[in-house]
Amino acid sequence: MTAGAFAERFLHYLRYTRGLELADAGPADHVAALALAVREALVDRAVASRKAWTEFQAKTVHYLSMEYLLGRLLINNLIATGLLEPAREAMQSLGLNLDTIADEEIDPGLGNGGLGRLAACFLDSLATLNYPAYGYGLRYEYGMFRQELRDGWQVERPDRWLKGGYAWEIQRPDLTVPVKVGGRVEWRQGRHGKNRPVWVDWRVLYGVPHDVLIAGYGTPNVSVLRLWAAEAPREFDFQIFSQGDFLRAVAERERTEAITRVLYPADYVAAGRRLRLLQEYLLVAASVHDVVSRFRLRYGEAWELFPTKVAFQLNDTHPALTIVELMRFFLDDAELRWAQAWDLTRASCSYTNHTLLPEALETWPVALMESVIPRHVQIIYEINRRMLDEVGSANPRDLDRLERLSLVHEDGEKRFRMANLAIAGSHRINGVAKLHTELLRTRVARDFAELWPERFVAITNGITPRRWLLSCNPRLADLVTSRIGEGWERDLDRLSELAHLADEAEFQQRFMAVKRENKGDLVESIRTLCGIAVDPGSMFDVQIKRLHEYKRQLLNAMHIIALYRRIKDDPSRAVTPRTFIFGAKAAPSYHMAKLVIRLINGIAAIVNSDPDVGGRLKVAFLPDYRVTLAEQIIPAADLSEQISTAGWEASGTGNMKLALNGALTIGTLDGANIEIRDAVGEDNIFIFGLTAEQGAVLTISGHYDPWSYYRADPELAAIIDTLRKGTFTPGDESASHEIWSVLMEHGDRYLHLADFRSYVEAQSRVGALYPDQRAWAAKAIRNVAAMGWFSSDRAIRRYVEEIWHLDQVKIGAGEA
Ligand code: 26W
Repeated sequence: MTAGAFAERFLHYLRYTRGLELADAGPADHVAALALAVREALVDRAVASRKAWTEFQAKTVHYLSMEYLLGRLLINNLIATGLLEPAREAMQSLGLNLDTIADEEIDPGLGNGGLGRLAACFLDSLATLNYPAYGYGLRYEYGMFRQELRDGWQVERPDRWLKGGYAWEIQRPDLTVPVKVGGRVEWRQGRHGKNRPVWVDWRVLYGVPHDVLIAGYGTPNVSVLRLWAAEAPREFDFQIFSQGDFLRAVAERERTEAITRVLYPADYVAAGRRLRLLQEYLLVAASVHDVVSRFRLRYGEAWELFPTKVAFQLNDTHPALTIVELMRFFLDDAELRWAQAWDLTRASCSYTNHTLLPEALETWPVALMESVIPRHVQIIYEINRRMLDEVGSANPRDLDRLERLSLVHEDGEKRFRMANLAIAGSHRINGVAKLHTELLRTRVARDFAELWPERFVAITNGITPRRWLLSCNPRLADLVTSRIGEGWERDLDRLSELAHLADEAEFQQRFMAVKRENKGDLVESIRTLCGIAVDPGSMFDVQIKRLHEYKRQLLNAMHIIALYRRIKDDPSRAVTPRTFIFGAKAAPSYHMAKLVIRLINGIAAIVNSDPDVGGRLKVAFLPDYRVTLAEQIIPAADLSEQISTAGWEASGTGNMKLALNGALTIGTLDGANIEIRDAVGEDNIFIFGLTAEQGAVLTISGHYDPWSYYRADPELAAIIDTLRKGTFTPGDESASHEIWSVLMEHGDRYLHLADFRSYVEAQSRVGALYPDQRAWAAKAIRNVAAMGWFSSDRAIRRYVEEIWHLDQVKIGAGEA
């Protein structure tokens, strides 16, 4: 397509969707018209994709996730469709600037963190690799809150991301599906004289699909992300209106439609609230209905084919009710017998675990579930009874084991254990890194792994190189292409061809020049966002991820305090200038996480303005961390902080994004860090701290005593003392004191003191290396060269081989 044709299309959409001529249009109009102009190409591709998938009767994967963090789509979609240059020229010819417009696009924050971003990377890879795929999720009206900082404290503001309309979504009212809730189960005589359970007195609500098309790169194949919005039924209104109870009718509608009003802004802690259960159930029931309807259109009632045509992937336990809803459908609607229903269900479902944190494992009170989905409760009990019968008859005496396997937690208020349900109803269960899968097998799901070892697989996470290099770091992407040619975007292993350039002086210089320019851009953003002036020549030391105690932003803060104290001790000592960059949202109810934000901002205020420091250390906490901000920070990072307590970070994916963009990692032997070390080699990464095994031994033995580290290490003791006194949170001393108390009076669950010395030593090695820019560049280049394996294309191929068994589909119409 020519720039001229693109410009015309753009003007067309300005005029006929916004009612505007160019002269009267504002930034929001520009974004919308541009999106619609590109969307045309996506729709053509989606139509062709659907046709091909149907024609080949291809097995399709359905990725079910409560969260998707798509990020902005304009530049990505322009790149994927080959329209970037025409669009750039077109905008220029109209006196506009593409990048300025692109900067106005909102970032749909329909997720919390890693799990949601992984889902988005996977849809990109599925499309790019020509697999037929649907993502299913919820269209929250309010996404992740906007984070502001006031006096160093996090303040949450609502994210009304839909207020100006969202040009990428296509509402599909024609595909609205009914979802039943409430009521009770009665036993009635069925057609064959047998007593059968009948779900009665339910009320209905509707799921209205909104599709977002996810373009494959260099192929016409498109993934469909279908997001459900809750809608109250119209019939219901008439009934109540006619009884004159107008107010009640409106209030009831309101309550129903509130189901998809807001994303739960907390991860690593299960909410246990009715609204959340309704959200999870809506996602599951609407999606299963949709998938089953499509199956029926193509294959009628040939249910025996179901697992050969349909795969459901459960993104953590949040959609685990899929298993129960499928059972309900096969038993009650398709009238299959239990054994067949169960075989079909298990053969089509599989479950990915994303965390081992006990407080993040979902359990639902049976009583609550009964009031929302009484028929499902019966089915879960029956699944449990049959499973325990089977296990118990083989092993009658091991009652403890039966208790651990049970889907029902019986002690106190009865609760369903969703992880047990997800495992029992899946033919494959996967962890998201090697270590994580091992810990899943041997700790959290040990009894299940002993029963069904062949069902557990390790599939290490990956990231899409299209967003996380090609589009977010065009300078580095161009440099890479200039040396190894195009094609790495779809075959990231080709980055290994850069390895031999690691010691080439000219390439090193170019590589560092790119990094320097990216840092220059970030310097500007930091000035605008935080009002802090930072030196682009300093080392950019970056920790960006959700704020959680196990991720140990606090350990990072303790290191900054160490460096600051050393300077105060001897202002003339030589230090490697560093800029510490943080981005992190705390769950609104996570008190300790909010205290850590306050502490980091307190350190920033003191360190940044101390004349003794003389600008050699700067601390910047960038507000409102989200995909868009990640895309600005990552290309500019020198050092990647991956310092979780070993055994707790399932995988991490920021670690991969930063290494791919040429940052060196300082990290523990946790999650995918271990595999990153194996890939880049020990000399090209800074590893420190206790292993998961050592940490577990220390914790479980009950011998861990933070005070023993305090007494043995005067520098550490002095830092801990500053926390007790509130040195770095003047005016809010108690905030810092509470942090101190969690470490020193409540056992330091995440082993900050145990790992402190080892961390500081590793940081000294980092600080010593950085001034040798050639040596640094060589290691950074080796990191980039070794990151090919961490492409989400590799991860998706593994899911296909190990779990889904899909065939690639060639799309007929539309240009590649
Ligand atoms: C029920 C509340 C809740 C919500 C979300 C609990 C837990 C979660 C997620 C499982 C948290 C999460 O995002 N986990 C992250 O998943 C990434 C993708 O696999 C991993 O890379 C991270 O290590 C893991 O913390």
